[in-house]
Amino acid sequence: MIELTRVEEFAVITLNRPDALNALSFSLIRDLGRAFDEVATSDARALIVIGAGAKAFCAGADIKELTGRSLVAQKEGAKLGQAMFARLDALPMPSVAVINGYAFGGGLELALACTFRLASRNAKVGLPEVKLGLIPGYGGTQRLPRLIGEARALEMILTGRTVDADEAHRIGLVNRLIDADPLAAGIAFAREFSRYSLPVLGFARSAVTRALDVALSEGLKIEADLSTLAYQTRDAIEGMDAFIDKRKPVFRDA
Ligand code: DAK
Repeated sequence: MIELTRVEEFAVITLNRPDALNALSFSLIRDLGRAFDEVATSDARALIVIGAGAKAFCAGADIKELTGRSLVAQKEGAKLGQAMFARLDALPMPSVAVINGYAFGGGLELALACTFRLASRNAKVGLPEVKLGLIPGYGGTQRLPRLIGEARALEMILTGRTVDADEAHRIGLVNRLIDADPLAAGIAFAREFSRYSLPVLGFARSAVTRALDVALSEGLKIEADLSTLAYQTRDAIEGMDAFIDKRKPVFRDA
């Protein structure tokens, strides 16, 4: 139900359940976790996550699996989804969700756990859980307000409304809108950062992520520490030397 492939220097995970609009069954979520682990230990420069078929990135949790479950099983399910998406969030390389159609509920939460989101012009996104008498359980209530602010997140979560691609772009929910072939567009986007030093990109991601969790004074200390760590890499020496020598740097992730 998922495919992990390699396109040049990039790992590509394709949610491949188009008959159910790539809905996230629990077994698909477990498969995703295994794929994230495999990507984490690979030499891929970035991960692209995309949905199979022309209609959907992912239509959310598999609603047919969600009925008639005990509270204990439901809580375990939430923890499973959160833990799998946390692995995605913590990958050593940046990740790009290519939202090539619908991204609802857990599908949008999957995209929110990626470093970046691109959307095709026909994309439609939302957290419609309230319409089912539910609320998001795979990180949506936590990641969405960090990305688009409390007021907008509350509006999306409490109304469950569908947001089109233009609005998603305008409010910062997606980084860019894409016109070309979605996978090619994801790869072209990843190329914009893929030749930089992975550990250095990791320090930057970590600093920015933590900015949203701590007071400014604490965040500035984190930035001082992480920017000093970046300075200690051989890649920093290479980057500055290359500038002075007027040549292109060759980073070695060290
Ligand atoms: N789950 C299962 N099957 C789905 C599905 C889903 N989320 N979405 C679509 N499908 C299936 C449809 O049942 C249909 O299958 P057949 O009837 O042909 O067998 C097939 O995919 C095509 O769908 P449609 O015929 O509906 O296609 P349309 O183009 O007409 O409509 C749509 C597309 C995306 C507007 C519509 O399919 C739709 O509204 N889908 C549901 C969207 C949604 O509500 N997603 C779930 C959000 S809730 C948790 C807590 C919360 C959650 C999870 C866990 N824990 C505490 C553990 C909540 C998570 C959510 O994601």
